[in-house]
Amino acid sequence: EVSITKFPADERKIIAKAHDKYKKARAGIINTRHGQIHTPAFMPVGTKGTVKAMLPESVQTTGADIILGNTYHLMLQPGAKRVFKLGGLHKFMNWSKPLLTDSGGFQVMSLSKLRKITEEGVIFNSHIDGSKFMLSPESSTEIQYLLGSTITMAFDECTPYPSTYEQAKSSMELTSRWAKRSRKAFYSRDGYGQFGIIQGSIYNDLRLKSALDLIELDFEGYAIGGLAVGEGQELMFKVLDYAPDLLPINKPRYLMGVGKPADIIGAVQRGIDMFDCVIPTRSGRNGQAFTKYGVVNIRNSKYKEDNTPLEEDCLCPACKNYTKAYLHYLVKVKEILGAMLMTWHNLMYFQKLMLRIREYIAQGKDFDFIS
Ligand code: PRF
Ligand code: ZN
Repeated sequence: EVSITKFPADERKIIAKAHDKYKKARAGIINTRHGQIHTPAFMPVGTKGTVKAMLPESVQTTGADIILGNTYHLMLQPGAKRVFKLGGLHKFMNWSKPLLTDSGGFQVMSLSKLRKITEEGVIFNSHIDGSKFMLSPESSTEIQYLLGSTITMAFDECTPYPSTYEQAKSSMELTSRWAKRSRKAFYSRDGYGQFGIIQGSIYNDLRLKSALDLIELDFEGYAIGGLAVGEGQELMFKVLDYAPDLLPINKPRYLMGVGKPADIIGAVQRGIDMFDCVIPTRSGRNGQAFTKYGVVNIRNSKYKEDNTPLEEDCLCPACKNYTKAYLHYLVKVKEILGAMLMTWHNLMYFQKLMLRIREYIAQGKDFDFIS
């Protein structure tokens, strides 16, 4: 049976025998129309229908089960109706595995200079040509349908940080009303799913109310939004110490926009199953490589004549075939191949990290290897 709702407790191992700190970590499988997602999972970001500097088949060889696309960017260019007419985003971008799309509100707030939030939705001007658009729970959900998204995200408001209790409360209540409308607008099909997004900033009782409101709508999974927005790791972990426990045990939990390896490990230990972040791709293009020796800034002049690879035993093309000296040179002169090789290495590093986490959870072992 192919269904995203099939994520029952017996398909995952909840580790109780390890140290208290690890007992909430889960490993599982999400079955979808487009194949399985092994969790804990890291989703590379493919905002505009491409994971920057990578062929989709190369993304697949790094071990990614699922990538993320963005409603906001794709509705502006090339347009959701056009993608639909051309056979959907999977076909358009040559990615046949699961696709999750973010609902757009978060990107409107960070990218559009002119925007207005009303009960109906968000009115904004395109950051590309200034033309006027509207996103609502209904239109965001329809756009994600037209894209053919495997996992559709509910339309939410990401509460800014810091926010007063009153601001966070009214923002969370708006997100609950929008979640109800998003759920109603979702075309439910076997193998496809929709995730609700809980908000509530750093306030315990608001997170609880948000979770209760969304659980009532019976989404196929739940995201924790409004974190990694400037509060810092300590405060984020404080929220993650209780927020995942408010969510159904048998459904996937997704922490949006996270993060660095240490953030991912800490969040998995607290019961999170899915992550997305631009860090491996963006920082790769900027010359930062994640390695078992720590972060390598390949632009540093000490690599000018370094004839060794980033990592001796990494199987990515950057490490198999090239030296740090060559990568240093490529990134310095801004050659496209530099961005390609650095991104490939970083995506592989993140996927190897997730694989190791999944194996350690399955074996009931502690996984404090980075923190
Ligand atoms: N909501 C949505 N997308 C997001 C976030 C959110 O709160 C975040 C917060 N880190 C990243 N992406 N819809
Ligand atoms: Zn490598």
